[in-house]
Amino acid sequence: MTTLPEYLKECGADDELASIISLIGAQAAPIRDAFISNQNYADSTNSSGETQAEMDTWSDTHITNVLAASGLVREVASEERDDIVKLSESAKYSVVMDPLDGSSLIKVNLCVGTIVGIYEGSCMQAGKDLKAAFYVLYGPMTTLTVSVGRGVAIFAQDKDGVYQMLKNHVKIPEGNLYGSGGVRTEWLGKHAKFVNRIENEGAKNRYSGSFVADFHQILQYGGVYAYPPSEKQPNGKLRLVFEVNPIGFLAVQAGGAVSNGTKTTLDIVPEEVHQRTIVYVGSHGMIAKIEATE
Ligand code: AHM
Ligand code: MG
Repeated sequence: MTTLPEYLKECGADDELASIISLIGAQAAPIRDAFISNQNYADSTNSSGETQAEMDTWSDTHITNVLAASGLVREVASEERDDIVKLSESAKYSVVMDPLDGSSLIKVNLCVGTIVGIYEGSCMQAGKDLKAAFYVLYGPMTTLTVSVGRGVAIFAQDKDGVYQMLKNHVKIPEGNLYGSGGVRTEWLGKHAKFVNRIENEGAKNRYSGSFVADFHQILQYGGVYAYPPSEKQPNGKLRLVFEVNPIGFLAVQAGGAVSNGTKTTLDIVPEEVHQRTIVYVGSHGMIAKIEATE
């Protein structure tokens, strides 16, 4: 079996890039250990005005401290912090992250994860310029799904904490699952038309409320994850920098696509670190259908 470090080397990832991926991947154990004593919401809100879960702030502080101590990272942009944190000025790479995506599901013990993107230089770049993207899923297994621009591979942590390859050359099939955020009566624009169309064509609804877990299902079974606009949230809910870009990069590397309903989100250069975007991500055919809907 191929381990994560072996795979990264085969893909030509340099030592710094491979070390950052392995270092964050290695935080799965302490993050899992912290779930049991961090079950509640904290008395704080993040920059998007959302109430933070104790695990949001715990994992943000933990990963940021680990990266600061490593000397490997220039900047960190986190969903849980107002501003970009400057770390080692001479380091080659910067990290964007949602330290704990799906955190409302921790106390009901559904799958949550850590989403990470890595850029050379600063954090504020278009998603297409990512040098790597990956996510760790804390499900029945701890898995790490990664791309360094050479396709997508999935690893699972063994009992010794080593990430062993489960699957290489992952390709999103033209499947029939969909998950949509928001409230059906509040969906705006062409979203309802699109959902009606795919339901009529046999699409089946599966939505957990954890973007990273819902995407992992789409990655392997095919279909689409969507978070549409509403009156209250005209740009949807998800954040371009921390969530949509890393996941969109992985989707494209797996032969799928990502869009705001009109065009790919990977070309958007962020103007604001917490900016939101409407998102459709998954099988190529599904994204073509939403873009063709008027
Ligand atoms: P989070 O980063 O605070 O967990 O928020 C993002 C989450 C996504 O994981 C998920 O898909 C979405 O919010 C769920 O929102 P909703 O409950 O509105 O469907
Ligand atoms: Mg999130």
